[in-house]
Amino acid sequence: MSQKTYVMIKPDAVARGFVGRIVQRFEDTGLIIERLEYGVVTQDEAAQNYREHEGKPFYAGLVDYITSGPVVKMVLSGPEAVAVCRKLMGATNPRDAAPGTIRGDFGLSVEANVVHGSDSPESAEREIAIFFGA
Ligand code: D4T
Repeated sequence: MSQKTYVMIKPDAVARGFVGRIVQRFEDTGLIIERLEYGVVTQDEAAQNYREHEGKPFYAGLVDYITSGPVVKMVLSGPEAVAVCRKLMGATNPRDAAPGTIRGDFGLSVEANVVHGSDSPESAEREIAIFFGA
């Protein structure tokens, strides 16, 4: 069954010039890129996106980081899109991420971990609404 997911190339990866290579990897999965937009995440969007982490010690740093520079926002669709993208991205902490995954190959630290991807179809719907509107 076709599914949608929200993926974001984070500021560190845009600043280091990895956009083309990362978009290529998502395209290589066969998923369809339905939306793709370059822009800056607002404080409000960051707070909505990371509300599950509010109160955690890394929350303030997370919001500061995701709003620190331009990102690339995408909506991808296709069979099992959520799981396919999570697998391609690798573990949250790049040090634990397997070689061949995006975080395994490009990630520097858990704080600057290159990409974000929705963790469920429900999160995807919520995040697409936050970043692309209803
Ligand atoms: P995102 O949401 O960015 O796709 O990452 P994950 O789904 O893989 O991981 P997450 O929600 O647990 O973490 C969100 C975000 O917070 C950063 N983070 C996480 C951090 O800076 N320190 C930490 O200890 C953890 C757990 C990295 C990703």
